[in-house]
Amino acid sequence: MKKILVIGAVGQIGSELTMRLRQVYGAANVVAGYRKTEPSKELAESGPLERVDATDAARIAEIVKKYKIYTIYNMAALLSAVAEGNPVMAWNVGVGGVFNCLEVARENGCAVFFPSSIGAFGPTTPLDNTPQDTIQRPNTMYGVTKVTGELLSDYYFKKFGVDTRGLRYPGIISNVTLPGGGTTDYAVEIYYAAIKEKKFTCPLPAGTFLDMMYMPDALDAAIALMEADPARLKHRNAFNVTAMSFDPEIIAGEIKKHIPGFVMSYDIDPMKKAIADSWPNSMDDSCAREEWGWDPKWNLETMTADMLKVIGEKHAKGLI
Ligand code: AKB
Repeated sequence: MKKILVIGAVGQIGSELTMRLRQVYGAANVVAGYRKTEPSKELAESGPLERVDATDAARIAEIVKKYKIYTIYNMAALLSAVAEGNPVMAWNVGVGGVFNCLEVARENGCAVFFPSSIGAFGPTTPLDNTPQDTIQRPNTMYGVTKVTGELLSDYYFKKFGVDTRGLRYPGIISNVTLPGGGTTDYAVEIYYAAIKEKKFTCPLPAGTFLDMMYMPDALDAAIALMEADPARLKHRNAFNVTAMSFDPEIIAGEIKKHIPGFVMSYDIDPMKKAIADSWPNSMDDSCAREEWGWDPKWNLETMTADMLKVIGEKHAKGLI
């Protein structure tokens, strides 16, 4: 069985991706790489665990050789809002980390998965039905790192034949690990607030439409792309993928169907608003559908019912 290394395995996507990869490929074949935040008991006890900092190329190479790693999922990054406050670290992790993975992959014959984002677009990008191949002039440090990662991934494939593949993720909604410092985080926080307090203060204004996706689809997308027949891939890196697009009023309305007393008010975060305004309202993901069969299973209605059920159960048990 081909071995996998997940870097950033305690992050919002990384923590669930690692567990899913362990289910699919066998726990012993998936190494969870983490930097500082202690991993959950489940993550630590279900398979191999190593300290791996994306900015430390020698350590990545050491782990790749130790486990004979075949595929690296590089999930380490600072999210958009937090990256604005720490541009140096955002660059070092978001570009240095990608470069390190690609170099180690080139030397050791690995494949690399790179998660880009809707953040790779900017204010001059067409905001509705955003095409796969279009203008990318982001005005955030996060976006700059994501475009650079996309270009580096393309370069390493074309120049050195490294099997690089990647997705442009929208906001990812999940009920296991909280995101930290993203512009789309409100769409996760709203569910926790609805269960705990029946009210939520939204940092983005009504009318701010953004692409979103439920975590199970995000995990399926990464695995399906890495398993796809390379002969069908015309793009390889940075596939637009989306499952739904909504604004704060629409998600709040959906929550009210389950919790009629739920109330939402607004306290706009100007930085998050500016970032969200520069991102697509909705992306065209037809290339992903055509080239490797992308087909999301969850929509706003089914996701909301599941989020409220799972978070409600955790709350009832005193876990949150
Ligand atoms: C963020 O908001 O920074 C991320 C993203 C869309 O890439 N969730």
